[in-house]
Amino acid sequence: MTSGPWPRRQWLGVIEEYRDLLELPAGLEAVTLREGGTPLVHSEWLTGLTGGQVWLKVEANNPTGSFKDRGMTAAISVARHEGAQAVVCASTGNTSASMAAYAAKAGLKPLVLIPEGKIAAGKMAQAVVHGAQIIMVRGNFDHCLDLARGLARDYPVALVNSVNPVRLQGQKTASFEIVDFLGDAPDYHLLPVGNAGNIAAYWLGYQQYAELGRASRKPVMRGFQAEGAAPLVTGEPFPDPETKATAIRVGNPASWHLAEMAAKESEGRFAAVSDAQILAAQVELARRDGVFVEPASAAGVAGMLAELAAGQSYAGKTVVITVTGHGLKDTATALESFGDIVDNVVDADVEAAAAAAGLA
Ligand code: AN7
Repeated sequence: MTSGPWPRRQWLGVIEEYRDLLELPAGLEAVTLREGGTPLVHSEWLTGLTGGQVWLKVEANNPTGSFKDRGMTAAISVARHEGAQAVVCASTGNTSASMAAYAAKAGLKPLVLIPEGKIAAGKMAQAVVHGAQIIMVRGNFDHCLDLARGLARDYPVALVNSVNPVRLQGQKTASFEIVDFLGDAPDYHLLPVGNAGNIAAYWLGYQQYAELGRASRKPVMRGFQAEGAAPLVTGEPFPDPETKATAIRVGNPASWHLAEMAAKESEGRFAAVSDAQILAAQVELARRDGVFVEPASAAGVAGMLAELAAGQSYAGKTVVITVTGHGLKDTATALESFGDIVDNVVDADVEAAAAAAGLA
């Protein structure tokens, strides 16, 4: 039995939910898969470790399994509004998965540029099944982004990477949702950083809510990169970025300047975590909080654990950690550290299963 009004109100997607706060063309018709409205999950584990209140913004719960859908609804809506027939992006995987889905919904032709050999299988499957044309580039993500920019400059195809400022308009809604839920901005916001669009967008959103009086404060922003792809930490581009967290394998982030501004203005910073720390955090988060994220998405949690080990404190503070994408995107990397997946093989017999499970 249901109670209350029927039909219940469905979440409308980030454009309709926040339209008056987004800089988008007047009268824009939204191409939406009802992205956003993602859960803020309380982490008893990290709350216990820190003595603060730690929340996970679980962006896996977006239609294509990553935070990219927030910006993509905006970018694809505007591309269609402006009469584009085709859209292009460079991607480490999630942007292309998202673009392909939204392009399909909008009836646009999606063209994906990916770096050689390093895209997680789940993300490739998404792009392929949604009908994208996949062009693999002999080079890394940064080369792909240069190419995408060149194609959009010289040919009739719209660029939907986060260098397109419309993307950030959609992505900043994650900050709005956090403040709407918590009642104010958190003290700290931690997240993984690759091409740096997301940290820039979060900061935009927090600033806007503070200016509107919807939040009384702005959080300290802390961004975490993989050691092998940590240009914002070292201050120098990485010509050959390398990490198992392929989503953040970016050597020269497009939103470098905006990300540095976010860290500086919020009195935050960037730090690097090793692949081993990232993969350990991924497994611990899955086992303690029940949240399965892809490797890159665990960088914020890995960063917090590294900080705690180094004696830093979040006691008494409210902390949000964005986990950016779903664990099912990249099961191969997730399973690498495990030996046999199957622990026992038994006949279809209760006694045998009980004995194998140690119950008997
Ligand atoms: C799971 O898909 O850049 O710092 O091309 O997929 O905003 O780049 C993905 C990035 C974090 C980093 N976590 O965000 C792409 C792409 C996941 C990601 C990031 C990405 P940005």
